[in-house]
Amino acid sequence: MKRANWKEAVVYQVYWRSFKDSNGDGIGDLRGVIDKLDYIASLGVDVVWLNPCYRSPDVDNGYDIADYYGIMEKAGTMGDLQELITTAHARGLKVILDLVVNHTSDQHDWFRQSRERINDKEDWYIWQDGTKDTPPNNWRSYFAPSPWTWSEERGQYYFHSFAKEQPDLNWEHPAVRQAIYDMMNWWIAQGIDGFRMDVINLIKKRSFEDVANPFDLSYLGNQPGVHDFLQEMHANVLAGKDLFTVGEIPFVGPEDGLLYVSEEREELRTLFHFEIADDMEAMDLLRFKEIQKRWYDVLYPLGVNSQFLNNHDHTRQVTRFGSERYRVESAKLLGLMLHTLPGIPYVYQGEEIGMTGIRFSDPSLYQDVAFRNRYEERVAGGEDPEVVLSSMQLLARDNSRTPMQWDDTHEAGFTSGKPWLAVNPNYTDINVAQAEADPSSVLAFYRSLIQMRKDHPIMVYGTYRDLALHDPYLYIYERELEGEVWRIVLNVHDEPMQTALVLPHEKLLVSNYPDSPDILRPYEARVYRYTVTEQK
Ligand code: TEU
Ligand code: CA
Repeated sequence: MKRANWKEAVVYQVYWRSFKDSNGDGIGDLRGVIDKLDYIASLGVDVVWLNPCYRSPDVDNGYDIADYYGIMEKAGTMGDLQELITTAHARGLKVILDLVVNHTSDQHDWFRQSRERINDKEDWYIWQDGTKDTPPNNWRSYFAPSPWTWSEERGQYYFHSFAKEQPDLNWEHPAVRQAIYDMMNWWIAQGIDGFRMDVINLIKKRSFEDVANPFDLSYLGNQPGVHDFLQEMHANVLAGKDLFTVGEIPFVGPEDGLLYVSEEREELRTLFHFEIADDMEAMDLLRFKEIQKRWYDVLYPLGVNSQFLNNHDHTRQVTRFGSERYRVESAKLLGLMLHTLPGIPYVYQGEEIGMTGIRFSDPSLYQDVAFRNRYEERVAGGEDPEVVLSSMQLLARDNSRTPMQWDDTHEAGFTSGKPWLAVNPNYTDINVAQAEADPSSVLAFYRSLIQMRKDHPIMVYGTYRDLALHDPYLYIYERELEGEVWRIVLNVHDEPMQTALVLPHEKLLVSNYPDSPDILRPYEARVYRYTVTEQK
């Protein structure tokens, strides 16, 4: 694999509305992020991914953009964002913005004009004839029963992959594509370092015929022709610039994934696939290992993967893939795994202190539009509200959106006011101040993992091989680079386990327990190091 700086990066995701509130309105904001840049830099990360802060009616927490050139009032001002970028750069941090161009808000001027068929915007969105109450096909949207909403004004349906307030742009129209490229170039001129591209494989639509199973949403993405758009985007925007780009690509396996990120194709640098986040409710280690192996075998050396187990859409990793009972141990194990698997690690705010998910017993405490729409649809369909609630708690997106837990004071030190989404009550035990004071905290462990990546190119460039592919509890793999081998031994289980694959104590480089007996304790994670010429 060719070496390049961006491949060595660790990315820290800042969901600003839940990070730090600077003015007491209960909503995190850009000034809050600026205030905490020293903390972010202290983690050792290289890139900050900022969730969307553009002007937006905020139906889907910023993923419904009304003006790509403006800043949402809740977040702050353009001046704040510029200061954030400059201050981050001064600390050696790059800043990438969310690029949401599959859809806009229905409040965007473009959509208003398209609805009114004025200013040549008639075909900027996807309109279909039909009769009210009979949508053009049987598809589903992510966040609503149908992806089609009737516009009284225009007397037609418009298409939306997400909520009805998020109409999809018509990428077939050259003027739409040009407007997006201009906007991207404008942001690059403002000094940003790249983009996280929201559902970028959805921009190309297939023909709108009925499908056999409307609940398998894969017909929404990854359609032939999507690469023509991405190559055009590359040529018009990205070519010749050292930008960090990561595509959010649901419904994709490694063969198609490589088409997006192969170094020879000039589209994106790396991608998020969803074989874990969308398709595995809890840890299924056999499947997890199979996914890692398959992606490695296909992608490398021409493409680079991304590793994440949680983000603002997906429940915190300790709760979903680890164990709240062994919270500290499992948080460290999952962190160690993410940083030693091939691919770029993404740390979602709060992950580095082992924050956990939440279960609200009152459905009205959930703020997320996806949760609310789905909950209402199911209850209206006659299901028992309590059953609906309990079935939705584990994967609700608000699990990961509760405010960052800074200390044990009022509202976890997140705001002096009332937070927009309830703080997790465990903030009195789990918070940054506590973690800073404890040398054996998850936070200290994450810092050492991130530092290790800077010191050991093997973590980025080493080959990968699984030594125990069929073991349901132990994940044991090796990375190898230029005669050096790291053996990672993970007990992904809440019972003690034994294996002949542990190595002598003197080869131990890192561990999440203070000693290393023969037996592996619950969620024990070790890294051994040896050279190929050495006796194992
Ligand atoms: O998410 C897209 C999206 O819904 C999926 O990729 C998601 O991870 C999963 O499939 C849900 O099960 C992006 C944003 O991350 C999300 O916050 C937005 O709501 C969405 O796009 C629409 O812009
Ligand atoms: Ca605020």
